[in-house]
Amino acid sequence: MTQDLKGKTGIILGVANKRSIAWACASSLAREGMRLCFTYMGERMEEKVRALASECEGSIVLECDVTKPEQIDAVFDEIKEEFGFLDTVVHAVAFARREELTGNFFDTSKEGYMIAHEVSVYSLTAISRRALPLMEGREGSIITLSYIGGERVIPNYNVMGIAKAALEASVRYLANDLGPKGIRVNAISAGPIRTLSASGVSGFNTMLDEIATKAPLRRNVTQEEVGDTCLFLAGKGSRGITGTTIFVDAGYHIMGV
Ligand code: 0WE
Repeated sequence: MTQDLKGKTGIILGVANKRSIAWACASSLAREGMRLCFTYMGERMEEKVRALASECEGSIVLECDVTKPEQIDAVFDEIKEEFGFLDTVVHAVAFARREELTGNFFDTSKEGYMIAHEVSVYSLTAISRRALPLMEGREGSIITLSYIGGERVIPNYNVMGIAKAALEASVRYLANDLGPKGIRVNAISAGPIRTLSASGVSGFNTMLDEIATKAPLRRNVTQEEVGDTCLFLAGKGSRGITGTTIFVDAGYHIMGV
């Protein structure tokens, strides 16, 4: 099966730099001819994202703080103007305050809990709702990024684990809502990858070593492998798949020890 995405369009939220999983997703989609809208969060990120987007022919770049409904509205208004329609959404956005990602989960503050869920979970639903009018009748695909910490306890992942569990549940409810409109919704549960998000996470090297020792493939996964799974989920090859979480983790999740 070929993966030609010429004439298709997509939006990618969550590119910060070349190491971003979102960038790998964008690269895979652009390689097959998809036209992309990149969003960035805050002026500080604009130049970085513009420089990367310039490597993808026909792409556009817009600001989007996913906690601001008016910015989400503006992004989809602009996509309607520029592209006219939308086939793919890649949601690769997550944030928790650093202090929530260490120590005991029971110390999570209400504010910290709310921020993590607003940015990392509710944003998928807010964006899907705005994307829907542009995706109707096009058999589109919505893809988000999860982590095994949403299903099992990973030390220090804490409130993000609760957020990823809610994100994966959101994928199921959105898949049920949007399925009758031909739109599929899935998550990729990626193994740990050295990205900006992972920088400064204590014990990250130990986690990577543990996976290289224990995962069936005896190695860690790369951004490119996640990107190519995103390509699969965006394309026709996955037309029978919705509401699920696909692990791209070298098989680590099957292990009991
Ligand atoms: O989902 C993630 C990253 C989540 C994340 C990371 C940070 C660090 C910097 C969300 N918000 C922030 N906020 C910050 O200020 N991953 C799957 C990567 C990750 O993050 C961890 C991990 C792994 C793996 C945090 C603790 C333990 C393991």
